[in-house]
Amino acid sequence: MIVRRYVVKEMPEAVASIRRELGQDAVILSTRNIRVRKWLGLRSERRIEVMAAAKEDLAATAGATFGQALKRAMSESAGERSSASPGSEAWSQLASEIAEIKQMLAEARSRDRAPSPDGHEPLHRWRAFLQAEGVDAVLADRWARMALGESDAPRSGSASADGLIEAIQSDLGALAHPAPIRRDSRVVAFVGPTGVGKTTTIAKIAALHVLAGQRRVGLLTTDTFRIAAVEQLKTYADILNVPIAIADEPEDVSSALASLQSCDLVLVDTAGRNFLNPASIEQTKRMLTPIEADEVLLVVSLATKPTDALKVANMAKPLSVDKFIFTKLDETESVGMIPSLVALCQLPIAYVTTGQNVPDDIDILSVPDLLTPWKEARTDG
Ligand SMILES: Nc1nc2c(ncn2[C@@H]2O[C@H](COP(=O)(O)OP(=O)(O)OP(=O)(O)O)[C@@H](O)[C@H]2O)c(=O)[nH]1
Ligand SMILES: [Mg+2]
Repeated sequence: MIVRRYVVKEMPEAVASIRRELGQDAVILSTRNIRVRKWLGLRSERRIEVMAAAKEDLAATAGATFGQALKRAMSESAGERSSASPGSEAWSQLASEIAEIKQMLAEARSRDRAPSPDGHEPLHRWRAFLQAEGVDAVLADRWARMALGESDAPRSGSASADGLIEAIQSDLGALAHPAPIRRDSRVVAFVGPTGVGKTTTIAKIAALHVLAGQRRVGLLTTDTFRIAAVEQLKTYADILNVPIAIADEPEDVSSALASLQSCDLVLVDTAGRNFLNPASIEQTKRMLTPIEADEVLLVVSLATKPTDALKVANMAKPLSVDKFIFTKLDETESVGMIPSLVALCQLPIAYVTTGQNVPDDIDILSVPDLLTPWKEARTDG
């Protein structure tokens, strides 16, 4: 017995495929109108789902052509009598075949875990959507199930993007809230891979505090590794008219910090390093230890591959990271990495940056705020 599912625009298309693939003795078991999602679920189109079955000897037993088999199957399902007479061998074989097919169909429909060829099941669609957005596969499955009210976790009970965002928010709990630099933190260090925007983000945060006029800001850089790195931060310090100190080696840290004693917020820039290399993490840690920062912020570019970003976050654990800063939101269209990293690392987000302009392109946003682009996505069939 072969049972196949066809999703077509028009019925003749299905009939041609069934005839070609299942042969002359195929029967159509059911037809129904469905909607198929395109573009990661953002658009939908009408289709007809046709279930068809064939067994080599089915048509021969019933003595039917393809057309007759088709007609018979349709009249069977409409409760009409088939050309085979009740009690005959052909009749009982046909009846048991139909019972078997019905059972297979019922099983296939209840198995929503299995991805379908056109991905029309809500669970499969949400999982595929989340993974395409950069969410880790295990979390994609968990959050898709929560959105559909299928897990032990708090049920959101909805198949809409709003439901999905609510599910993620409830799963993250307090981590979904933005966590900017605390008022009682005095020394805050920024660490991260090369070129992610550490220095630019420090300039933005310093500028906003200077503009607000509530805290006396000072800058400390330990980045004497890259030529012009000190000059870059000095330029910002000059523009903002804030003091700056430089620490070349761990031994220089205490005198550098002492020179910033009058400041009630010291932002510490560090050298960008390859965070996939344990030796680079070790070097960063050597500089960071004497600083005794009240908060350590890991700067991660959203333009990074999600798997690499997760590796970076895991590698950075020895640095006692407290929060994320996600940069370059303007350089990506996929925001799934954000809740994924928050959940996997159990760290909240301090800031998100959205461009190169100092100080404008920085925001304090919650995870649901950051997921609003998903509101355009619908996956209910
Ligand atoms: N598009 C975009 N560019 C950004 C953003 N933040 C920083 N940049 C740019 O990224 C580049 C690197 O920024 P830096 O601040 O020097 O990065 P860094 O992490 O300090 O770099 P290293 O110190 O060399 O590791 C610069 O061209 C910035 O203007 C952002 O949010 N969006
Ligand atoms: Mg820098």
